[in-house]
Amino acid sequence: MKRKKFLTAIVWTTAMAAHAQNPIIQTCFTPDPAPFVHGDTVYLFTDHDEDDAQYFKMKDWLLFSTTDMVNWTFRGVPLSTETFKWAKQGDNAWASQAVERDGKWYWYVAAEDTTVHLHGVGVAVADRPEGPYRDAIGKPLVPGGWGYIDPSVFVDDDGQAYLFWGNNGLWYAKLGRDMVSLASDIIQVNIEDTTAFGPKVMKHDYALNKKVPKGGFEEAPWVYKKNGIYYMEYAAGGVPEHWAYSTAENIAGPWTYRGRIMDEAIGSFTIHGGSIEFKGRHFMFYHDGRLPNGGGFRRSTCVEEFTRGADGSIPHIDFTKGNIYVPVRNLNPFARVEAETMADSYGLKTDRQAGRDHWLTRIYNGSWQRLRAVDFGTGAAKVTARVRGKAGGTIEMIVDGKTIAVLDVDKNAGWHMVSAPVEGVKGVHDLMILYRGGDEELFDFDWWKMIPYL
Ligand code: FUB
Repeated sequence: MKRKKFLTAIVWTTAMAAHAQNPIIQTCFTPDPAPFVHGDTVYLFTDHDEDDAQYFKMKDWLLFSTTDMVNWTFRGVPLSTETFKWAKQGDNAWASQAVERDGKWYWYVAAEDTTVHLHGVGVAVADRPEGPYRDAIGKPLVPGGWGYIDPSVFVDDDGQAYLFWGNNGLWYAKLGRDMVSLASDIIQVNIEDTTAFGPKVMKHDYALNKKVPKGGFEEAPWVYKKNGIYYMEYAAGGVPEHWAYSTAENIAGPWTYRGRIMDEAIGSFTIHGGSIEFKGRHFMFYHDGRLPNGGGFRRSTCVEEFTRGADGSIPHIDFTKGNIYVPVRNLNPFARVEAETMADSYGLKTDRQAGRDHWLTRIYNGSWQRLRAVDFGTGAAKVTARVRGKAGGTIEMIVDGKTIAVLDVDKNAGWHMVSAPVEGVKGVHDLMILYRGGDEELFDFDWWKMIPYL
């Protein structure tokens, strides 16, 4: 037991040192993050770079959620190119953004319009954030055109909704009250205006193999309003891109360039994201290539907390390894915790399906996950978990280097509950869950819950 505890402590310390919180999702690649605040929850809609992508290899869109900004729950793959019959199948599922309005969820995506073989914007609708979604109109909302990617949806105070989009060009249109029709002509914004989108810089263009002036706005508009001012954050400066913003007093402009927010992303030539305000705090989302095996076509969502100036301005934000901001709230382990909830992890995958039921899979000896700020209160008597045995193994729960519970999962057992006593933990701690067993895949893991003393 002494040797086991020693090993546990080593694994814990190494894990803490080697893996920080950014990127925030480690089970798959999650480019083009589009967060949406809905009451006490932040929903994170992302694209999906395939694990073996050598170029853009994207076929579906993912959903995650959090209530504390540190522990993220996988909510499935609610949308794929299959939802849009007019779109190229199994490819070119590019950046998206979703909003809730009057109880319906509208998810705007860039997908390839097969009639012109260029990206256009589609819209899917659902009654819940996790779907099921259906193509709202059975055709592109914005038919394919050069640069017609990266939709950003924004609903103004007066109820008028707008859709912005664009790469190497910037366009917008009013949305109808139904959110699934255009209610105006498509208007092009002049991105050559350096007052609006910042100075040009000389950058090497790989296609032309020479330096050319690269402008302010590149792609990925992220439009919102705060204290009566319209904000547009966007990828800027050609590739590699940095993140910048402009403001306007009118949605139709003129826009005024306000500066660079983030430098070029680490390990990725694109940087796509957007900021939110949640519980009075400000968080900037973006993607980079930092995850192991990550890169320009295998990108992952990251988050930085920042403070706005009194005038609403956005400061320059440095990239961190994450794990530096205080969770918005503690996690309650006495209510069902989905196994696919974690702050960081190693060697784990989630299922890849739509719907409400999801689980952790591809669990091997040495895989682990960490949850932050778990509030054990006055202590737990036992822990119970829903699992499905494959080769079988153990789920070890560790707090501050000490094992507090070990759950055994039998070989080849269908979905069933297991439980184990919990030893000596009270108050708020990070929780590490370490998986042990033989060389084969151990089991699938659905959810767990602590049981209080009676
Ligand atoms: O993910 C595909 C494309 O890369 C997005 O649409 C752009 O914003 C860039 O991130």
